[in-house]
Amino acid sequence: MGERHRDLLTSAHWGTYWVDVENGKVTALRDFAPDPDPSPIGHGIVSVLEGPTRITRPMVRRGWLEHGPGGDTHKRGEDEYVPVTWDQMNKIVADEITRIRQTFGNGALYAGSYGWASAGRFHHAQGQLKRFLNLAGGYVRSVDTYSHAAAEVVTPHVIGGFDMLVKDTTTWGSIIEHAELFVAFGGVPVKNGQISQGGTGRHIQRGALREAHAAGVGFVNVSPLRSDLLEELDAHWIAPRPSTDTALMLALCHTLLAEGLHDPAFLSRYCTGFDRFAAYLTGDSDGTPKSADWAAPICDLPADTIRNLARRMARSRTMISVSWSLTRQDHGEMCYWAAISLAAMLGQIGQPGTGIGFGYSAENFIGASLHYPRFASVPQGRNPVDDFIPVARITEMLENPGGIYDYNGQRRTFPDIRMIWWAGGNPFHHHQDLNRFRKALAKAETIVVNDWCWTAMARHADIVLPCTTTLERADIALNPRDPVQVVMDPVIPPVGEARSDHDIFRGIAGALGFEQQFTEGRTPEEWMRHLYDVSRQQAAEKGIEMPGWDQFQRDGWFTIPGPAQEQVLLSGFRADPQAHPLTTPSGRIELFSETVASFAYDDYPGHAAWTEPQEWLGAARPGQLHMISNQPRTKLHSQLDHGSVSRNDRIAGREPVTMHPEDAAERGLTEGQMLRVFNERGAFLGGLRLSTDVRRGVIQVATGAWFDPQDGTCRVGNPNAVTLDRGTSRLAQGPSAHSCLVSVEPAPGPLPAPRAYDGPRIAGA
Ligand SMILES: Nc1nc2c(c(=O)[nH]1)N[C@H]1C(S)=C(S)[C@@H](COP(=O)(O)OP(=O)(O)OC[C@H]3O[C@@H](n4cnc5c(=O)[nH]c(N)nc54)[C@H](O)[C@@H]3O)O[C@H]1N2
Ligand SMILES: Nc1nc2c(c(=O)[nH]1)N[C@H]1C(S)=C(S)[C@@H](COP(=O)(O)OP(=O)(O)OC[C@H]3O[C@@H](n4cnc5c(=O)[nH]c(N)nc54)[C@H](O)[C@@H]3O)O[C@H]1N2
Ligand SMILES: [Mo]
Repeated sequence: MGERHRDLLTSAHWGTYWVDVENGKVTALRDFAPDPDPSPIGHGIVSVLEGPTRITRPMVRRGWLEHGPGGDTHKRGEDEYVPVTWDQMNKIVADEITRIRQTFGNGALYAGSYGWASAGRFHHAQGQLKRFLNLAGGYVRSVDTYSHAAAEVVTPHVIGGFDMLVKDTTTWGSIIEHAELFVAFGGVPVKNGQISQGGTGRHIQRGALREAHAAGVGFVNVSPLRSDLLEELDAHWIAPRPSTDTALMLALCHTLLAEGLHDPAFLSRYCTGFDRFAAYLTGDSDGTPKSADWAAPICDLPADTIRNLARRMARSRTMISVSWSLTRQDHGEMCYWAAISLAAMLGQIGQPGTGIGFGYSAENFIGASLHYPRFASVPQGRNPVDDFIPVARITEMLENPGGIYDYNGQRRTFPDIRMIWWAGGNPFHHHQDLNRFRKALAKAETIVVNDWCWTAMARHADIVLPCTTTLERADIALNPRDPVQVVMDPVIPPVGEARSDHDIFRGIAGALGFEQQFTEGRTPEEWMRHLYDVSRQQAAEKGIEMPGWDQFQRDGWFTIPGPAQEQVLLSGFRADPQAHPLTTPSGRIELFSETVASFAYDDYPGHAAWTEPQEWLGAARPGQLHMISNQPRTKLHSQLDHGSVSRNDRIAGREPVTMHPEDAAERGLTEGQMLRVFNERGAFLGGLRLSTDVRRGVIQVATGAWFDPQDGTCRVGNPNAVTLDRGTSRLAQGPSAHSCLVSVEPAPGPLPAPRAYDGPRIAGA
């Protein structure tokens, strides 16, 4: 690249950083000055590039090596690992793929490989894995996400595809200019705005909230946590019982209808099925009016609070913001359907600054003014296997091969999986009821994991393929969801024998005889240039100018300014519903869906409706609390949990458990005390943090602690040790992590030391 006259740069889902290097070691990451609100998360990586959590050599689990596939699977998580050379490893993996294909077929290989991996256009772990496996005969994939599966399945029936709803979201500028009231279900916690998938160089969420407040927008935070909205926004905090938002929204709808505050003109021009929904609201269809008085005891809110909120929403220019967390609960589909129905009754959809938005709470880019240029990715090819599972049904799939289940109107059969491959994700982070998952995993004969650090998933693998971090390879963070495009410099050499995922697959492809097809004869640098040039060409077609490759490398970054005009969700539809119909069957907002009704699910009558969750405070046994396991402030999921930023936020090495002081007093618990949080599924240890910012009856535990089980108890504090693994419903089969009851008691001492960050036993080490 020639001599560099600029500082080294890197990009991550949590931001852009300058990197300081001395003698081949990273000494610091520095905040990217042009970013108005940089995130501290990135600094956590410096301490863990090397050390016991780093995987430095290809390794095979001893039980698998000695007894073959399926050997000693009960030892996964505790077994010793045996280092091998890359040449040996390539042959081992190639032979195992061949065995699986010949014995069972590619339909026995599961490689959904869900997860966030790293920023970088070329070294995208899943993209590389899937390209490789498609050339090797294919794999069973997964559909939908852990983030918002319920929305992905329900919104196409009701208002249109979820991708469209996120990309076309009304921008902050429009809200600042036009909204009077911003009602945030699940808040807009700025901890989440640190993240933008694919990288960001401009954090705007906090600034946008402040500007809206300064412009006079009133905020309502509907959430079990007051801290889900910045204190300085002076929000009205309404804290219903968790997992009761659907009942609350139905009661808001009922109030609008009962008091004539709804918009019949909007409902008749832009919606179908309001009569059916209205009959449910009034109780004509089932005998129960969904009034504020009906919802009050369900939500544990005064009925007047509900009625007043409905009136305030009707008389204001109102934006309804729905957090993705509302989908990650029992019947999470219904929260979204109810929210859309509520927005439709207010009649403000498609007008500047008002209506409805999904995910302002979730990521930095949502609500940003962007062109969303179409950037090129590594082509994955065609998967010859067309089988899939809804992503969060993995445990059931392993427990129940051949089992029948429902999904979005289909009756499907679980495949019989023998081999599992993960690159760029951590199911021991993202999945629920991890003790059950761990047992189910023992059924797989072979588990392969690419990762750079010894997460619980890597420690349950039979075959461990050590990959580089982003700091050890060149890449480009071209991200359509951010204005800032960044060169990712290779700042240090690969640690140990680590290889990029691309090089790992290239090696195995060589052993299987299709290296040429995998690389198409390009080096990684040639691939990046190719992806960049295609992206630049496609951007130019949209009138977006990007510098040439050499200048990009020289400068290190550039900005693509957003469109001059603010974006308004569904403004085209509002202006002319005939010319711009929705992608629903009727082309309109379906408050009643014939399609969903035709599935004949007893809990899905074809419109938004309330069904009691399996676990919620309304069904709690004495002493039980509702646990919210939300996104962590100090990291992204489990990434960098082992790093300094995350571990400095622990209480005696355990994850903080936030509880209302009165709930603590009732249990005789005091600040800083070690706790055992448990239910019939498992337990974890945590440290008590008291706060009046959490609703009574609720505890909050961030996700992300590396799963560290000892007899079913996680020693560090991973909340998925106790969450419920149940599909949101037969419709979407999404994860329902947020609906979970637990008990809390003082942890019995002496406490076992955490082992999550020790790494496994390694032969010869
Ligand atoms: N209880 C509860 N559980 C939840 C949630 C919740 O709200 N509550 N939220 C859910 C949500 S929304 C999500 S999206 C999921 C997230 O779940 P995941 O996306 O699976 O979590 P991550 O920790 O981001 O996992 C990424 C993994 O990729 C590895 N990695 C990073 N870079 C590379 C690379 O270049 N190559 C390879 N091979 N590996 C790499 C990291 O080390 C890490 O192990 O969790 C879900 N789980
Ligand atoms: N720092 C950081 N930011 C992240 C992530 C991360 O790991 N770390 N993960 C990213 C990812 S993958 C995703 S999908 C998004 C997720 O974005 P969200 O889904 O918005 O994130 P959460 O923090 O899980 O939930 C937001 C808030 O919803 C509230 N909540 C939970 N249950 C209920 C309920 O029943 N009713 C109401 N009204 N409120 C409820 C919780 O108090 C929680 O703080 O975040 C992204 N941002
Ligand atoms: Mo997510």
